[in-house]
Amino acid sequence: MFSRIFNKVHLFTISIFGILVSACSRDDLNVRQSTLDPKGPVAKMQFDVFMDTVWLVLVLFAIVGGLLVYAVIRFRARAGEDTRPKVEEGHGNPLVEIGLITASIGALVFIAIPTLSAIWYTDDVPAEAIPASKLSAWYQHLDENGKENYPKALAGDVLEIDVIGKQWWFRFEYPQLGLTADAKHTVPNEIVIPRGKAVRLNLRSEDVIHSFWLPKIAGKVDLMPGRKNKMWIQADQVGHYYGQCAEFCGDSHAYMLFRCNVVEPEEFAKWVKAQKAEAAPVEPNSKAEKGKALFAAKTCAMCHNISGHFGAGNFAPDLTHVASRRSLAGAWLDNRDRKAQLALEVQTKNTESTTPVDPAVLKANLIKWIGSSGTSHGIDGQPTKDVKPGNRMHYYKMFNVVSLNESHQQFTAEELDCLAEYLLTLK
Ligand code: HEC
Ligand SMILES: [Cu+2]
Repeated sequence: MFSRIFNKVHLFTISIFGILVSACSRDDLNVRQSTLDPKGPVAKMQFDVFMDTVWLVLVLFAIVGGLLVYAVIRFRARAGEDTRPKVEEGHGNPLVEIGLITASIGALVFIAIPTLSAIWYTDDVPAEAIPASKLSAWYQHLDENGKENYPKALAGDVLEIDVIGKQWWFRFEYPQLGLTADAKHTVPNEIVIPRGKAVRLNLRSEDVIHSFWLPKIAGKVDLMPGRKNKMWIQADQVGHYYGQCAEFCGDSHAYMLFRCNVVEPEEFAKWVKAQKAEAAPVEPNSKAEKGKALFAAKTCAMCHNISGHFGAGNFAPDLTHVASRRSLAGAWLDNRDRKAQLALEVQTKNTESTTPVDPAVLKANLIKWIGSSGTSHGIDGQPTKDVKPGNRMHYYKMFNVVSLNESHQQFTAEELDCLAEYLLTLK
């Protein structure tokens, strides 16, 4: 009876252990945020410190475990044996004690050396990662029309990006390149960086504490209100990377994700140019035109900036290029075709390979998001479920005052369709 229960317990433990170990597999394509698959020097450094510690701890485990097993077997009580201690209790063995203390100090030093050097290395862009020529060729790509003086702006050696945490999404600004809140060009949810270039991130928060974590590239560093933190990143392979907020920050923390597009430097220059373009005029008498009018009528324009159409602050994500991003709402909603994307990841054996935005999926996401988010009554007055619980979308949620009038935020299916059609034009 006892042994049967014992066996079941064993079987259970072993299978749980098996499941846990399988989660460590490096080949698992579902692991988009694996710290065990570093794709840049900072993540590699952090991975190396982790492995140094793992090996040391494994050796200690083997020694201590081995001694324990030896003692249990060698000194076990045999049947009929007198189990009282045979030797008088002593006061320890100085040689063993000093030996153990020395070994412990040795182990700590063994871990401290790589740990401290990693802390120094990851603190700020190391000199060797800064381009030899400050005005290296790739920056000059940006100065095509001769109007904007990028080289002067980039006298600070490396590309700097401001990362701002909000409940519950990330905003990115590129002060050297004119992508800032003042210039009405900010980048929500998806940070874009050139491959192989060191980038300094200046981290801050506009509300509570968040944390920037991009497992395959670097992390984590907190975004603190009233304090500036910094870190640096570099990615050595192009691709679409996955990150998330790593510090509990309220209701929707678990839905506060972000993406990082690592592109070739030439692509990066093109992207910067595209970000600075204003929204194109909408076609007259189209659904999009109706949607644009609704955008003003339904108070959307109060919170969202759309350069060229509506000017607003940065309480909410800038929507000027919303249709060009592969994700929505703190990257919680994915705008790609799910099946095609997973097939591509399997085929390329690379979770960073990516399919483009699928307009049909994007449209469905927009309707789902606008129609339900923060409203207690969505399409045709039917109660809906929040896509992101507690999110600050829609004005009565701005300060989380639910008692404010909600009835303004009811949409007919047609209104949602027009709003989505309008936003789809914002490439
Ligand atoms: C009170 C301010 C406010 C109003 C009004 C508002 N929004 Fe938002 N909106 C937000 C915030 C905040 C977010 C980010 C939510 C999140 O991800 O947690 C957001 C997110 C979005 C997104 C996703 C953007 C992205 O890139 O992730 C879209 C699209 C959007 N809103 C459209 C609209 C439309 C259309 C309306 C009008 C019907 C509207 N919003 C009204 C605050 C507002
Ligand atoms: Cu957060």
